[in-house]
Amino acid sequence: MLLSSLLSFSSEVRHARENGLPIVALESTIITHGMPFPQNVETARMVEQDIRDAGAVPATIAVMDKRLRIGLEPEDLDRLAQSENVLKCSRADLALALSTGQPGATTVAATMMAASAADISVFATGGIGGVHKGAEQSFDISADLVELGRTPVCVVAAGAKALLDLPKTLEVLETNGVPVIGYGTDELPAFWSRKSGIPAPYRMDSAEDIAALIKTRERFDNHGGVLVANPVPEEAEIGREEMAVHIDAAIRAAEADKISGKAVTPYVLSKIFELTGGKSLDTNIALVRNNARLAARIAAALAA
Ligand code: PSU
Ligand code: MN
Repeated sequence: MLLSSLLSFSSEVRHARENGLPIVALESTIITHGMPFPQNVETARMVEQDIRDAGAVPATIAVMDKRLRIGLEPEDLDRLAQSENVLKCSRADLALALSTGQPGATTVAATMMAASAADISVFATGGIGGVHKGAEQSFDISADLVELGRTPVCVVAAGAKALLDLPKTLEVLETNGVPVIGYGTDELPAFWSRKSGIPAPYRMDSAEDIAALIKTRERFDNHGGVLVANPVPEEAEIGREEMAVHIDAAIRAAEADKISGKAVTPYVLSKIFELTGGKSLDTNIALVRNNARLAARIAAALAA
């Protein structure tokens, strides 16, 4: 693939590739646009370590110095987390960051593109982008959903945030041919909450079963991704009723401040952080770490 000529690997990821070790991709928008400093770097480091502890190698993905980095050296991670002019890069933005040299943080969509170019088939994140509430007016549908339909990477997420329209998000995933698997649950998890009231299309209870599904899909031509929806650990969850109040308030604030386009998700996340007195961040950290551990087990099962 042509994108391969733009990739630069960290020493840890290069070693893993040479030795056939399981690798898990991680996105960087969550670091630059999803969490405040310094919790963003601390979390990124913890998540990388969770993946190592579970027997795989982490590859945090970002654009730096006109290169698509697959794995960041610790000093690069620090530099990215503290940069102020980082571009949030989805599919539409990746070439801009690569051609101008502006640092770029990759969303789920762009991280999938990079992972696929680097032959990494499993990727852990917090929550995917989706169909926003009111999309029938705004047409705000995340490019993550289209990418899941075209790029063969398994994305492990804690469902989609309840600030999205979850039934419409599932419909668009289905239209794009994406299998959605509830991990150990019959219900689609809703990011901060374990439950959404919406059934998960499929359920699987082991990393091995998920790896078998991925291997089968690899035999199809032009197959896309798989979405694994992994509920937040019980002790860290914020219940649906409590979250609904904060989400409504955050969406109203975004409308009042006339926030649109790619600024919507970061704005609403930081409002919710304020409204929950920081509790939403603890939940966010717990669910990303939980997804990283599951992704490492899926990657190990695929490598076995
Ligand atoms: N969910 C989070 N934090 C985030 C995101 C999602 O809890 O930072 C990011 C992811 O990178 C996701 C992106 O791919 O937001 C979706 O943005 P948009 O809706 O603009 O496509
Ligand atoms: Mn959007």
